[in-house]
Amino acid sequence: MYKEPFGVKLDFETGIIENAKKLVRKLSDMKGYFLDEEAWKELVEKEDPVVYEVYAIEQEEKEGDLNFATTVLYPGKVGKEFFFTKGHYHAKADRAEIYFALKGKGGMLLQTPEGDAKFIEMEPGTIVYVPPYWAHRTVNTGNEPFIFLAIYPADAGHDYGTIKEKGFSKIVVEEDGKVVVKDNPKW
Ligand code: M6P
Ligand code: ZN
Repeated sequence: MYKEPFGVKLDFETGIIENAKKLVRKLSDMKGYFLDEEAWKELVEKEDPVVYEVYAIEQEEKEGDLNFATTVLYPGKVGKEFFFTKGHYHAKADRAEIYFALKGKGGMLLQTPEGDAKFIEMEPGTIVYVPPYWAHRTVNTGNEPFIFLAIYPADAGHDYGTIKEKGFSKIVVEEDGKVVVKDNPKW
């Protein structure tokens, strides 16, 4: 009837949550996600870097319960585009989420199903509210790991399909040493 409460330790330096389930996404797991496909292929063949790691504490997919996870998003670029997470809508689209930035520098791209996109900058201490129905992807715009905590309903689920096919309507690139958010030419 009652679940057992617990506390776990999150290491602010490494982003690791003890006893969490670890997921690793390498660049080769992200085929078709970056704009510059040649640069993607070259980097995959050269070193296939880890783009991000997720440390998740998840419950059964039931209404009312909560999951939480840290993400360690490494610095890097594919062509001019900064490394990012795959990004997703929630399978239960009306589920919201909270992100809390812990280390490094980056931001979040959010997008409605109609394709209206927003970029919110994140630095340690920034809390981002992801409202129901908005797809979300984080981007590392710095040169150290960008680490954040996410808290989301246990029954939210991940819907990667639409973003995998079309991406976001905006991209985050480096131009003349600056971080620029611009329209996705492939959108
Ligand atoms: C956050 C949460 C997770 C998500 C992870 C990586 O930690 O939103 O639910 O899995 O980021 O993002 P993605 O699933 O889009 O690769
Ligand atoms: Zn989410």
